[in-house]
Amino acid sequence: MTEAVGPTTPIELIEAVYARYPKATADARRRLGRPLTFAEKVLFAHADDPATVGIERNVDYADYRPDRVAMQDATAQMALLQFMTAGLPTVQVPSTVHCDHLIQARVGADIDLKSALDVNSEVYEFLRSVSAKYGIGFWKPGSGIIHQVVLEQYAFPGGMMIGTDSHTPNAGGLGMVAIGVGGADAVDVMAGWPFNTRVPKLIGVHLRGSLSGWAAAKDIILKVAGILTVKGGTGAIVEYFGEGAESISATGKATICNMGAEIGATCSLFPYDARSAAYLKATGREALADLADTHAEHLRIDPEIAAEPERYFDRVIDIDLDELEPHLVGPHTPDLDRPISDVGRAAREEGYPVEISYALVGSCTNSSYEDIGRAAHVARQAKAHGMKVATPLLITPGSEQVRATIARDGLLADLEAIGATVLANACGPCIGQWQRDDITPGERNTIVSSFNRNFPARNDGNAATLSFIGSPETVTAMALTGRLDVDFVHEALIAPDGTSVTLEAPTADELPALGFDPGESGFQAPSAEPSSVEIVVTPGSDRLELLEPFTAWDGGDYFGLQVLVKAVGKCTTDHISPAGPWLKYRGHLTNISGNLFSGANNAFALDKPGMGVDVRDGSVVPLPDLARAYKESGIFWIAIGDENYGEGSSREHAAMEPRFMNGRAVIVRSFARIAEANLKKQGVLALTFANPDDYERVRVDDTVDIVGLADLAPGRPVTVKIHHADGSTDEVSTTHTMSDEHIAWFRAGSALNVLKGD
Ligand code: MIC
Ligand code: SF4
Repeated sequence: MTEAVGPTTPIELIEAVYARYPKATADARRRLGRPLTFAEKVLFAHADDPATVGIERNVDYADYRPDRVAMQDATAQMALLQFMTAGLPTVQVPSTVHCDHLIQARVGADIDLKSALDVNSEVYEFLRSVSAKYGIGFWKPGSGIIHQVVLEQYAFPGGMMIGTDSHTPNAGGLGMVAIGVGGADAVDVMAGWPFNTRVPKLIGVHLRGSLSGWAAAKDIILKVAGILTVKGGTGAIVEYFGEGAESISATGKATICNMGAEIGATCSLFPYDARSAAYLKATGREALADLADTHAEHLRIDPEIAAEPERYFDRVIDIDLDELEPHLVGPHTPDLDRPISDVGRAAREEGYPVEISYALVGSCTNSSYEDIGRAAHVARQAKAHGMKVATPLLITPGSEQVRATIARDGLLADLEAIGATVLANACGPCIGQWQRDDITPGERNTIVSSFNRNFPARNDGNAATLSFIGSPETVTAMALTGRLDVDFVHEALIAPDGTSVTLEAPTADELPALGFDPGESGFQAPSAEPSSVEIVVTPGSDRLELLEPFTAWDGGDYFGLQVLVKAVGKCTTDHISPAGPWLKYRGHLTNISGNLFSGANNAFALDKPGMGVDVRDGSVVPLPDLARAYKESGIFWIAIGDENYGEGSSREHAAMEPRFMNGRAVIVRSFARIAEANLKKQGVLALTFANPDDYERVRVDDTVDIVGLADLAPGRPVTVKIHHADGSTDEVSTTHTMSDEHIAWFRAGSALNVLKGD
């Protein structure tokens, strides 16, 4: 890469990408012998070699060349610690770091940001200096949440990017194939290697009718999540098309793509249209809108496919937007979906606390100008009747640009007038960076948010909090009623003077009439003199630790492995390596390993999450302590997982920690995509029971052998021998998705060792 990274994607880069489309799509049509979906066009235009790239969906592995890499502060630390060990002078692909995850919400924007700058100064300084040295653009704390900043500045229709965050697909709202990855994948691309992934399956979502009334973009993805479930999108790109797409703003489309992460999708994608052009123009990218207009045929699905989607997609979902109602999902999982009109009944039947203790609007998924505008319209109606929120309402703007603009246009004032508190432009309560004093740990209570995840303990560290997700306007209306069981769409609210108030469906400008106010600029370009930049990792620091390479495979089979944990049901990355207070150790592998499996429900010790049985004396101890004790005694172990193991975040800590603590393999009923990729990158065997029922065979005091490792080959099953304490043995077959390249990583000890040539 020759040019320094700037605060936006240079038009020349985009021109060069578009110049590849005619030939790449011609190759694709010839090889596939049929018209193309939009996703296929983007993939071929970014294939390392469109003439030979793998084409068999869900089978072939393929090499792609993304246009950009984005990293957020909580994952960038580990990614950049790995990149540093590669010994390269600079990144080879335009890359940026965004400081958003480490800001804790406590009082309000200004004070919280100041205190974050203080508490995290060592980490911010590390990220700033590494960025300066290696040619990476740096977005300071307070500039906004990574995905909003990427949408505003860097995303472009028909582009491809990867990001070290599972909600990177947010940029799909502007027609970009944007894929969430672990840090090690980002390191490969920054080092100039291709991004290697399985050719995705394709799920088509046909949108008919048009969005109106209380139904918001969020309700589309909540409905899709209800249909596809948390694993229904695994290994697939979800491509939206149909006339309904044009009734959704660009930021609304981004909300839908963002939350595609919750159904396990590789990414989601909308075609380029007039709404995308309007957004590009409003965010200062007129030239890009003009350029995209001239390439529009490449930036949408071929009409033959739109006319007969069932012939070409692996699955097609039809949604009639004219009939869409507002929805609420939860608790504890984003696919437990109900229309608002049914929530009261569900709450009664399921015994959910109906009083809402907090309402939260914002996060990377729902904090656009339009989102806040619609919430503010609800607030204005309430204010006109003298109403205030019945439950505290917190607002997190997605970016400094959105914050400055909604402040200028009076939308924040509308929300504050009904009692809302505005937090910093950051992740905050979405990722457990929320100091909540109103409940005691273990207290059952209900919260509603416009965020995207609602796993137990995610927002406030309290597993007994029931978290529900809806659109910003739904959450604002619920903050007014303070109750889960009031259907604010069909029922009147009671104002303080006793009159009944029927809320009108919210409306708002999709883009600011006066243009965006950029606010305070948060971008810092890399250094012009990289050799003069010094990177400081203080020995003994408890926030940062230089990485030691993982040891290479010794050529032998694995014998006598203990079973550390057998996860029952959901085992998301928030169960494996929780965030919240642990975010502070994201750059310190030894320290963060102290949270390993601390949220997991272990079949061997189900009374309390995060506990395990020490087979040496039968004692029940916290899993992180047990893993460390095994490591110190030179005992190697495996972890057993249920369905969709590792769902959720891209954090590679959930793979590095088991590796660091002597984990040899994770054997599951099924994996979430990023979790499986991360394990493979770190040299951990990621195996899937060929017969899912074999999960039942594993007992607490088993020892396990994994044999035939010298013969590891793509597609060849791996034999696992489970020796039970009663002397019997079960031999079970497991499958894996390792390509030759992945096997090389396993042999070398990690993908990084291969990259470094170790
Ligand atoms: C999340 O929403 O879970 C996070 C925190 O943004 C993660 C990244 C991380 O754990 O740092 C994600 O989505 O990948
Ligand atoms: Fe941040 Fe939440 Fe978005 Fe993750 S989902 S990037 S924690 S706002």
